[in-house]
Amino acid sequence: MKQNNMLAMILAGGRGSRLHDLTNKVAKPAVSYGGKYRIIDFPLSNCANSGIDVVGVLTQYESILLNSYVAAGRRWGLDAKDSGVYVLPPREKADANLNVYRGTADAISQNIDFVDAYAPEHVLILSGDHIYKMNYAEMLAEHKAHNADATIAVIEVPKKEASRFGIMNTDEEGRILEFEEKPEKPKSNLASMGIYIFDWKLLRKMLVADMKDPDSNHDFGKDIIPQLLADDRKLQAYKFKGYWKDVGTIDSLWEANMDLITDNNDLNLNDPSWKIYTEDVTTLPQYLGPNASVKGAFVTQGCMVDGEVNHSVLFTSAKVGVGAKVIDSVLMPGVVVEEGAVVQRALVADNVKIGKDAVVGSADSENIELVAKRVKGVE
Ligand code: ADQ
Ligand code: ADP
Repeated sequence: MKQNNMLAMILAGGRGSRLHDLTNKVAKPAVSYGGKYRIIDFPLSNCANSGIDVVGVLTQYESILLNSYVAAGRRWGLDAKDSGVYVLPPREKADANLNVYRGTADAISQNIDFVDAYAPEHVLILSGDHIYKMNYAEMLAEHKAHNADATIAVIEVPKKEASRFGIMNTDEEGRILEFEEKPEKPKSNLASMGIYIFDWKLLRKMLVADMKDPDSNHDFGKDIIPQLLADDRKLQAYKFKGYWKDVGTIDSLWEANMDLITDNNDLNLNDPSWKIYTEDVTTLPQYLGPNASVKGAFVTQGCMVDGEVNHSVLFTSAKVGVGAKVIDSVLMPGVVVEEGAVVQRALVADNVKIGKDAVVGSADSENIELVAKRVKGVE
């Protein structure tokens, strides 16, 4: 392990139920994003760029596609000698009949032997479903500079959204004094990003105790963090200033895609010093036909457009037929919009076909329409 003896564990087991039909078949970290990426490309690329070379990915819900996507580690350069990405699904143990992860802390507890095998000094706990670029080496440097027992990455969120997060108060030096997981009445807008650095020896001890506690939810936010505070441990906040999105809902996933085609987009995916790696596709270049009109849009490799596309994100191999219109929408990989169809303020799931002259979504609907099943054409 090169990066200062730190191993990363990515929690990638949540279902993401508010993404509805998008996560019926795939776990949220495997959901497509930004034309050619999957969400989990972000934490994995961040690890590679931060010099962390051993990463465990804890999967659970609908993990087949996620497992095969992540397995080799090759895409992120995590396949060198003595490095790697290890997919860690729940395993049946000889000494217990647990074979699912209960809370997030339980997912780590059940893999203590995996972490022990590397004997790291620090463990970085990440979520598989956030879109952001972050240098974890800087976070580790602060963790060490403050001589902290644990460090939590934090970001200021709008007050009205604060109750979706773990919310804290700190002193002037950034030491965390109070922490409440998803409070009904948040006392501040300083939110946990669910990104933690722990000294492994301490975390290991806490996890062993937590597993024996019948009243615990075995969750970092609900149990481990409050316990650290109760034990008067030194918990430090690491302030993050960049772009960060936990794309929990259809509207926020749509918005995160649209962010990429706005002028002052804070998530620069074109930064040579911080590349986001993803699957290499071997399709044709995009093809714009003689009737195509494309404005303010991402049109990814393999797309074929012969209609009108305006302010939209088209993922790999999407097709838009003659006379069709795609406006303010996200078309995931392989979507087909047939001749004359109109798609507006919609997010269309992978490989869905929208038939001839059909109309989906509308300019004045407040929410984004999720289209996850074939829409029949007009005969
Ligand atoms: P949530 O995002 O609600 O809050 P949670 O649902 O526990 O946290 O999921 C965290 C991550 O772990 C997700 O990536 C999820 O996919 C994964 N996960 C959940 N259960 C898992 C399991 N049993 N096995 C493997 N992976 C699992 C957390 C913190 C808050 C913080 C927000 C920031 O608890 O304090 O504010 O993250 O998004
Ligand atoms: P949401 O978008 O609904 O908040 P999350 O991904 O945050 O979805 O998941 C909410 C909680 O439900 C997480 O603790 C997650 O692990 C749990 N969960 C959802 N589906 C499953 C499943 N099939 N197996 C285990 N836990 C699940």
